Amino acid sequence: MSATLTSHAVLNAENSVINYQAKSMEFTTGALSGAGVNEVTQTISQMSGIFRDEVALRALNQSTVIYRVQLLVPVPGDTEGGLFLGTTFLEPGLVGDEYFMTKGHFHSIRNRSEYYITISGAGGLVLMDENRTTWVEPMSPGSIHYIPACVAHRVANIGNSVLSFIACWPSDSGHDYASILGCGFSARLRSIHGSPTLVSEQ
Ligand code: S6P
Ligand code: ZN
Repeated sequence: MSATLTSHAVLNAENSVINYQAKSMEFTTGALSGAGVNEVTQTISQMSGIFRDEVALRALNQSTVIYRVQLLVPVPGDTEGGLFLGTTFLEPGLVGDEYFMTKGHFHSIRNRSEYYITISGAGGLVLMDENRTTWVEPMSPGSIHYIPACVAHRVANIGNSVLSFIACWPSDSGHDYASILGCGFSARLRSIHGSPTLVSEQ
């Protein structure tokens, strides 16, 4: 008896179908679908303490979604040796002169690195090492970004359309948001005379 390999079936050596939960990515947007895909959203109301202009932040519609992340989390978060995959969809917009951006984080286990791959839109990947040296890498469709160990990372949307990117990182990395909420990055990506400019904090 033979079985057919389809997108929803995996065959073992005896050529019989074994249990498989299909997952897939839509390449033009990075959208994930299938078994086990979770989604988290971040609204303006959840971004307090992130942007420099809190007055401008409070003036925006607090229920507006600024970004959402689709996640594939096949193992528990403290599993050594596993991998997580996620697609982030970051809306265009400004808070004052600062581009809509992700909160940003170090990994809780500092030596855990990560890949980002841009799918659509235009962005800036803001990176900061533990000496608080900050730099930015341009993101455009197809660009690949290796985020080294011990480097905080955040993404700003500098375009007029949704910026989407794929991330892949070790499952036991964890996220340290508190360090960023406490001390921030040492520079911010701001629209100065209409151009994205990395501006040092005073
Ligand atoms: C996880 C990875 C991304 C971010 C996502 C949202 O390590 O870097 O999936 O979680 O882009 O950013 P943030 O800073 O709110 O977690
Ligand atoms: Zn990360």
